[in-house]
Amino acid sequence: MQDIRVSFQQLFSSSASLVVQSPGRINLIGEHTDYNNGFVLPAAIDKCVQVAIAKRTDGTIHMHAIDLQESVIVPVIAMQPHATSWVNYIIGVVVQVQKYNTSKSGSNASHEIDKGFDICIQGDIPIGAGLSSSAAVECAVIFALNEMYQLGLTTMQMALMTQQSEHEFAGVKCGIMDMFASLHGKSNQVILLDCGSLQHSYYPLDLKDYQIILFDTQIKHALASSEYNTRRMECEQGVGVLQQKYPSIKTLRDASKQQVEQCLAPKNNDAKNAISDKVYQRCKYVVDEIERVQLAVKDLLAGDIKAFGQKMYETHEGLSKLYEVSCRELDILVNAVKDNPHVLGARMMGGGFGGCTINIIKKSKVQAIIHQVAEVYAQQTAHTLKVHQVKIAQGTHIK
Ligand code: GAF
Repeated sequence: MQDIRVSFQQLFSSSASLVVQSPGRINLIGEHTDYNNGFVLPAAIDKCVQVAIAKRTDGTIHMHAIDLQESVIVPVIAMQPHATSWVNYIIGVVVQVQKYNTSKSGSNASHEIDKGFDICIQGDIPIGAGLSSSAAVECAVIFALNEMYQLGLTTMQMALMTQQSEHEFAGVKCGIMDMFASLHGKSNQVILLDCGSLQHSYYPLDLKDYQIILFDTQIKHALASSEYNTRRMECEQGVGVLQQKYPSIKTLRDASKQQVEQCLAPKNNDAKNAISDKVYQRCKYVVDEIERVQLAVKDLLAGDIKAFGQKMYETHEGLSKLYEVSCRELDILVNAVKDNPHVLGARMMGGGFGGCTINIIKKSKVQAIIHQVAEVYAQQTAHTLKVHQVKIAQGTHIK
């Protein structure tokens, strides 16, 4: 990446007052559990977004995306979702800050953010690869605004506000995982996050002779965000039925496997509820996965990476067959390594319908396995495999 302070100076003929760097994330296990108040096990990575920022005084935001060589200017008041997607990751966050300011001191109070700012962004997180490049932009922006305007937000508040921004400006009803991981990551540590209570703990990731490799399908199917929101609705539908019998169930986190069978399995599901078999399958996957993450963490702590990896394969099976968020390309990549004794685990990662698989591969076999998987992928699809080797890195910080 270029020196972003130099780019800022060239673009805006003034100095940036602040540069913030925010990472992408991987997730070892716990997929589509965050918006069901379950557990996830993500980590921030050494691929990131940087923003450089400085105040203006004329009530406009001047934005420039260095990698895309695109500039957009908008007035800072009454902002609505923009036709250009990267712009929404900036202005959506500004709107959340404006709401926060209003909630603290009323709508008539004047706030410095309403005078506008200059901002440029760049990054090396592959877009659409399921590594949360959009969350990284949102987190970098809120961190920079918090610092520049001395808002006094905690990183937890920032995570919740960026999640809300994604809901309102990107139209994806995402959970908290991506923003949380980007803001709270620590070098060489994975985060076990309870998405219900937001309590979290860090664990060192010791994979011994193994390492994480990401295989990138290089595709992102267009239905990714609409299907994501549908999955969330299906889970809520399932909770609605469970609640009729067990009113204390507020999310799938509160439901047991037995309760899911009893209330949602097709054979037990009476006409009154008329939920589809799909709703049962979705809920079954989520409840299984929430339990699986907790067992997988025990495996990690016991140093049993083999058992951990096995659970990653089980997650993929569930995501592919029950939750139906995988796709042909992702399944090909997992199948290509499944019987390889040097690959302990593999699964699709993130929202699905494209992006990457995450694999735990024996270090001494990495090159050979990359070669073999690339060949299979080229033979069976019209796409070229891309490989990312990532390290677990620090969360959002000032550069
Ligand atoms: C996407 C979402 F943004 C996350 O909140 C999470 O639900 C993930 O998909 C699936 O686990 O990355």
